[in-house]
Amino acid sequence: MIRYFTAGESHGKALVGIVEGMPAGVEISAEYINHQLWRRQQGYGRGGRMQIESDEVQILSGIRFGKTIGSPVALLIQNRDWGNWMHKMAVEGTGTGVEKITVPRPGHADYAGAKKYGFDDIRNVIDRSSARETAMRVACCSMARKLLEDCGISIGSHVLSIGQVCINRKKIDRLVLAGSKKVSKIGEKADGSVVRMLDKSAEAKAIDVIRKSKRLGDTLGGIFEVLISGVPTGLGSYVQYDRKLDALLAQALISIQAVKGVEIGEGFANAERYGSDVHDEFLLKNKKIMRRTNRAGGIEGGMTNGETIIIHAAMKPIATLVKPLNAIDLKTKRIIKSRYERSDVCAVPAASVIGESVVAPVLANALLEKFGGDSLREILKRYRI
Ligand code: EPS
Repeated sequence: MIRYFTAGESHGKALVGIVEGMPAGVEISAEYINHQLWRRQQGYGRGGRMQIESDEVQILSGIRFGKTIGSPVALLIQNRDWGNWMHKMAVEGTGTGVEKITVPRPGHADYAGAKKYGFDDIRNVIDRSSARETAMRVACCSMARKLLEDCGISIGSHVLSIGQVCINRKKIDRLVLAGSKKVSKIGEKADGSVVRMLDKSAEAKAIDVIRKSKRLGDTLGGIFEVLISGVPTGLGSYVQYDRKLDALLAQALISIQAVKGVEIGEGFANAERYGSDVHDEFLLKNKKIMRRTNRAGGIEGGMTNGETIIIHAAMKPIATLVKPLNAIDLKTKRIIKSRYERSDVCAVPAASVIGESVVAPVLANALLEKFGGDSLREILKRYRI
């Protein structure tokens, strides 16, 4: 099974990651991973940090002559901003003269994190809870993504809404259906939009609303859609709660910083409809069992049903605001205005790419569980595509 871990502070020297359990024989290059890192760095509404960073991975182990060898893969991404933080984030020394952060930002990990670990300096929390960590997650997950690609499974994503600006779903649904064989094409199309929206009129409105939010010193969230196509029927299981694929996918997505809601298929809208308007009827086309609709989002009973997997994730507005909210100084116990720390206005487009990434190990593990194999050749032999 594929597992991965990340380490690294946002303003520390580097991010590191270890990916364990990759089958042998999967072709991976730094260029492949870097392309995913580049996609994550795009998006209108990012802050000054993205001008500093230009993420590139160094592959330290586990790959020989361009292919995985079954050994753990170690990855490293340098933080260019480290040059500006060496003193504040030094590994050694006592921290004398470094200002302590004592005012937690409402909505961030700051307060609970400082209480949990007993810190008198919230910087320790800020730097690890930061979404900077997702750069390494994307790098690690690219390995599983490549394995899935080699098995004919494709992942894509796009943004459905930013603040109150929504794309025209009807237009996009047709596009999703038309491209449902290889949804990475939808993701590539979304790469062409600074807000990852496939609807030009919504794109312009979203850019406007982000601009307005910046002017107001405020932030914006939104909803993105992750699609997975080419999935065989019967991945996951109904027999135990922790083997249900929808539960595992939801966990992966909700672990992305600021993601607060996950929906499989038309989950919330289905709750308002009659059953007969929800469940996807069967049909037979050229002796192939198919569905008339895909409101279930490709998963029934915790298992893939052969249709494209459709997942929606809601990201709350980023908690670091220029416009101050009431906060408390943990040192003086006085209510004061929250402090501002450089951040983004909107990171929904980036989260959409991160969403594509984090589902990859979940799917790859479900595939490995069913078909097994220590090498790509072995997997492909068992899983005829
Ligand atoms: C983040 C705050 C900002 C973002 C960062 C996530 O960083 P900084 O505090 O250095 O300005 O830019 O995202 C990244 C660095 C990244 O690579 O995505 C936060 O608080 O979560």
